[in-house]
Amino acid sequence: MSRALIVIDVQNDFCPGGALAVAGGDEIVPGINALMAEFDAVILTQDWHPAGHSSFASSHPGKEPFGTVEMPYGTQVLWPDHCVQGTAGSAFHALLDTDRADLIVRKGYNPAIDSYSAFFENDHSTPTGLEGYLRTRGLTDLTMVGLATDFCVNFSAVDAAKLGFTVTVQNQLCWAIDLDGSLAAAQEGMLTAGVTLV
Ligand code: VGL
Ligand code: ZN
Repeated sequence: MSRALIVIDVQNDFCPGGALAVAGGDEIVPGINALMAEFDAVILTQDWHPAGHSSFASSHPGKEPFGTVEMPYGTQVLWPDHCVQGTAGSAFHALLDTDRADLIVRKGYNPAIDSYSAFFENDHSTPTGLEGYLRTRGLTDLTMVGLATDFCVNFSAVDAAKLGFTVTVQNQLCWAIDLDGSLAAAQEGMLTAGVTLV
């Protein structure tokens, strides 16, 4: 059994002062850095949208952030512009120990499809390639931490469990956006999928 730590979207735009800030987002960085040494592999994900991305409310005239829109792949929450490729907001938090990463997975680069999960875009079928990387390295046991618990951590954990990986989410090293009960729904969904929450 080989174990990977998957650090989800610890980027400036999800930290206090960022475009889609999650309260406390920066508080988890020291704990995440400390955890890295316990794993066979460390993988970081980076939300990485082109300007004008279809998940941005600003791309849909008359729509406000945190509303929704129907996309060909289902209902999409609309976000403030965030994690635009190459901007300061898309950079990792300055204190995150990125030197420890074996792999950085970027996601959300397809202008027409959002990607919360580190494994599949929001159509639930277009792969990012992370599954192949983990399987070819024999990494079967995944621990996930980062931002945000109810969106990117949740979708990544559920997809990983469905793919047959053993998945643990360390709640104390995550923070949620919590839109209309989305955190409670995410926790129930993760448990149903067989994810261990600690
Ligand atoms: C995320 C909303 C939009 C996340 C990314 O990292 O949880 N949430 N893009
Ligand atoms: Zn995003």
